[in-house]
Amino acid sequence: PPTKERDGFESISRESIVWTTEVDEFQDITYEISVENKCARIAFNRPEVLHAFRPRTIREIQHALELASEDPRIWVIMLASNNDPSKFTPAFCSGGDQNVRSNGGGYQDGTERQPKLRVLDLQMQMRRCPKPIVAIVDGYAIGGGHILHMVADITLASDISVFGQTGPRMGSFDAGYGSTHMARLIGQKRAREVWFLCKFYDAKQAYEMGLINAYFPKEELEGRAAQWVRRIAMNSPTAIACCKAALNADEDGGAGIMQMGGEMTRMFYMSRESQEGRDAFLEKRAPKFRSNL
Ligand code: S0N
Repeated sequence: PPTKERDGFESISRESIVWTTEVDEFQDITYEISVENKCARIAFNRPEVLHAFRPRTIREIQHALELASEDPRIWVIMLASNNDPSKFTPAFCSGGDQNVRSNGGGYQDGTERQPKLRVLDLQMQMRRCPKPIVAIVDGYAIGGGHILHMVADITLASDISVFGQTGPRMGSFDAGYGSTHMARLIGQKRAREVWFLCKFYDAKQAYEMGLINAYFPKEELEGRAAQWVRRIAMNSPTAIACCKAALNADEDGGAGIMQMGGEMTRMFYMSRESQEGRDAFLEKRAPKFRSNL
């Protein structure tokens, strides 16, 4: 565990981390945890389609995210992908799986009653998750996959990564976070360029635009990401949850204020003052509050 002398950025490799598979019935993703590093790793696992997501993929990520959110051993969540460059082009996620894009207004792979844009629900879940989510991008992050890394709290990438939107070329668009959050990250002019021209950008360009936090040589990515995660997990999880809620609230309007207010209420419930209100009700007496203001 980190000590006073260590700053959390000690050298670390993916191989040196003990990962435990918590749930192995997932088909499209893997879900592992490292208790020592207080971290969960949710990874796309469809390399044959560059980790394009179908409804099943999104449902599985949602389930894994819920498990990680509710597990007190987990303080930081990684969203990554499992790549084998000897077989497939490396990717983080190439967006919605075009093989199951239906004419009925969304994606349909037999796991949904109706075609849906379920990835929008995942974006909301990521924003509302009180734990920090770190996207680990190794390769293509395109379309809906590009939006998922933007919605994550931190993005770390390998130097071979490629970023971009293709919607206007592929007959789709994301008029939610995919547009508005992008503009907050990189500015209005740049966001219009990304969407209107559908150009691809390399890791250096993405870093210079403010799309990602850092990029590393490919072989160092997972180890360097583990350093960042360990460094985050040295800090107060409640303070981080409140900072995340505050940073989101500015953009998320009423829903964002509700999220931040919820954190305040949760903490107030732990106070003697709040508990006195409950106790007085249950004991059928007038409450005797003591103010801390
Ligand atoms: C990434 C690209 C440029 C890589 O090119 P490369 O290296 O030449 O590889 P390929 O041979 O093209 O790919 C390898 C195999 O992977 C398959 N594949 C790749 N991407 C997809 C995909 N998105 N869906 C299905 N299959 C995919 C290839 O077909 C190939 O298979 P084989 O070997 O069998 O031929 C290149 O792959 C590329 O351009 N891919 C498409 C990327 C893209 O346009 N993605 C955006 C898709 N749309 C969204 O993400 C929308 C998201 C969404 O759900 C949404 C959200 C909010 C609001 C609206 C929407 C909405 O859907 O409209």
